[in-house]
Amino acid sequence: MSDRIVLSEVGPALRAGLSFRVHLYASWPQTQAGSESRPYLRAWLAWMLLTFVPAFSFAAETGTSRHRVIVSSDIGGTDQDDNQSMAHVLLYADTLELEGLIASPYGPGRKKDILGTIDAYEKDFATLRTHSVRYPTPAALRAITKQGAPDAVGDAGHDVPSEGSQWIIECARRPDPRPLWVLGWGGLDDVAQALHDAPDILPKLRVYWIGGPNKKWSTNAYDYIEQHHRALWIIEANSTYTGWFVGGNQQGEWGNAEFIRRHVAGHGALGDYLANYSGGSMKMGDTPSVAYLLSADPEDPAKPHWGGSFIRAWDRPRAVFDRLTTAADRVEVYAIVQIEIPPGEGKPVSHRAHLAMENQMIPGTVDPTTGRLRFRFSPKAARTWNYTIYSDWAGLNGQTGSITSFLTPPDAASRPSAQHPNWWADDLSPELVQGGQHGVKTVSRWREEFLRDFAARMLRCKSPNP
Ligand SMILES: [Ca+2]
Repeated sequence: MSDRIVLSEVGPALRAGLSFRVHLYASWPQTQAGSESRPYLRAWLAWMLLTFVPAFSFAAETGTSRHRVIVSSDIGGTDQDDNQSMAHVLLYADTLELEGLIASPYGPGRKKDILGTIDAYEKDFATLRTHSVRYPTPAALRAITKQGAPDAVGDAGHDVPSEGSQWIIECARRPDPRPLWVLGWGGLDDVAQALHDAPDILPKLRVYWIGGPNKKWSTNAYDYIEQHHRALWIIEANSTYTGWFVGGNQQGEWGNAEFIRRHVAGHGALGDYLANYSGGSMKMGDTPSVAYLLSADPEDPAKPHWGGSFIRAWDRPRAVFDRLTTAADRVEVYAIVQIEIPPGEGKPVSHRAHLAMENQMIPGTVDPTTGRLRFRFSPKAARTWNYTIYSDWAGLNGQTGSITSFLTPPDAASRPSAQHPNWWADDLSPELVQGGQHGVKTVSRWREEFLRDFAARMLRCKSPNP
């Protein structure tokens, strides 16, 4: 029933502790070694173990020093990889102190999708518990599962409190000296709502947000936070996260599909559950946020972590146009783009309009005082985007526009934003680019290591600890 610490099963944080222990042994004075000094040696070792080991080697597994974590996921939404990531984080539920599992926008995902993952966990629970008594009961997990905002919020970036946003506030206000990590796997809508309703919680939060496509679907909530809560501690990982499934050693068993076939399918109910999503291949684009916490020094994003390393964010790119744009208008990739169309002659304030771009229908908002019609979006790749506007006002209906987004130049790294003192972003170093995206290699370089760890965890579902 004991928690075996096997080097191949532990992340950088635990290994840092183990190497620290080795260092302590090495510090044992040579003059004390030898058979005569064994009682003294035993006493010294016992003292060292009692004094240092709990604080270092088992840091991520002991009660008080585990990271407090809320996962805010768009599980059941547009992409099935959150189901995979949810199963994965439950495998590590003894290592983290999970305080909340929130079903957040975008897409049709609901609380029931998280509960479905917990059902699979329940089937493996007795076996998992033989490996660590710190695995929470399925009932405890169900009790912290909450419904977030039912849909992406409108132009203001916040709306009404949800069960999820209220839960973030409740957890953040607990009298616990540790920070509260919020892992954003979908829209930031519930985080934005919590910050709006309870700005006092801001210093307590550590947000690791998988941006990129989530930023595209969550522009209003993001923009609200960026404009009104700039002191927030947040990692905005717009591209780094792809290193979980792009690059690194993908030979043989380390390939995305082969890994699932060999190390996940047939490994308990959780393994089969995970293997059943994303066509039986590994994607898990949100999992770097979890892997990040399995590494040492999460308070310092610049250091190496399985979930990437980051640089201080430059001023957050945001462009406002008072007209329809053309391909000659250029903005940074992942920028917030706002198009505001002044009221035209005969255009009623109450008209409705949508901006259609690829698979997105972005609703326009008419400012009741100025009459300006506003659209907000975020280009998730560097290229030219075309759009068409549909409106119940004939003068606007059918108008088209374009905009070009470009990859952020590396020298932006030398201009950390004074207004965003705790904001972190993808590393812009050219040598870390993979698949045309920044920072990807800060994750993919650890691929074999984090997959070995993952594979060892899957074995926990397959057979009890003898
Ligand atoms: Ca997601």
